[in-house]
Amino acid sequence: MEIKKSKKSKKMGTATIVVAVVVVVGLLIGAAAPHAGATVTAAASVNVHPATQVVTAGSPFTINVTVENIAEMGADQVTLHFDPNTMSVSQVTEGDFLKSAGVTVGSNITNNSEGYVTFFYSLRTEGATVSGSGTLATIYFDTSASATGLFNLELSDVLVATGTGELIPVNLFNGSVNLIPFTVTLTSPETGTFASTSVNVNFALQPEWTVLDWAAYSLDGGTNVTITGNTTINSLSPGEHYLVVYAQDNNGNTAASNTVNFTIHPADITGDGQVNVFDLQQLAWAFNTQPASPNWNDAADLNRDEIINIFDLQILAWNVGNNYV
Ligand SMILES: [Ca+2]
Repeated sequence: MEIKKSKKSKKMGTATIVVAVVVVVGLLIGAAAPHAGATVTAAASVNVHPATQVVTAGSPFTINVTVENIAEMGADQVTLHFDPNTMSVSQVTEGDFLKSAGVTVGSNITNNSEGYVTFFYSLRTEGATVSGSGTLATIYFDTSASATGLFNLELSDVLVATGTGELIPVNLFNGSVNLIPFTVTLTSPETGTFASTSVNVNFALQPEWTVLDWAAYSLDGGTNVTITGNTTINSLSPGEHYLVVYAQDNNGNTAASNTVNFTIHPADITGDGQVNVFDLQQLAWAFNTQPASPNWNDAADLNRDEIINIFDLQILAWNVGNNYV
């Protein structure tokens, strides 16, 4: 409204119009200020990217130190602090942002005992600059397998210069890394007593995205049997057993599962310690069924092949008269 009026009023002086525009802009900024994210122009910043990530303890990870919304940058210097008891820097490489304007000179200083890395790069040609957003450096970390938790990656002593050697103010955005342990958990068999002479060996991995290089189970403390995933152990002897699964991920981290103790009472479908006609009845009622069937009886699948048929009947026949009590 005021601007339209001032356009119509040819008598209004230039100074008055400038003042009016300044007042209107001032009001707009004042009105916008309390609303987060409503900034008129984005401020220049130096950032740890990604701001946070989840990493298996013992595995390497990388972060980029990025710059955003920078105008006419000619050089940068950044120090990044980390927990030296948990992680160490293996390599620092310059990003492609500053280089995009020509040859750069610079290097980095890594101090893994005190837990910091400093890098510094400058365009070779005085007056050469880059503007916009990009990566200043990529930092490669190794981590300790025994350390887990959330660890800060903190920027300090950040200097960003123009092409003529003046300081450019920037906001700093730190990052963190969440180190979680590599674990293997046996989900089958569960602790208990089973009529089956086979058990399904099922295990779950954390983190879920873990890629295994190797896995094996050990039954009753015996030799490791290499497996490629969930499996079945057949022809178990009557009595008590225990089972552990070992695994190694593609970063060389190893883990042992919980130990599961279980007991095999072959063909004792009813669970009363005896193998007799009552077990035969259970098997007969579920005969020729599969798990989706309403008559399915999981305990009667004596060989764990998900069908109840003569092979289960055979196991029962071989064990009739057994008394496990
Ligand atoms: Ca079966």
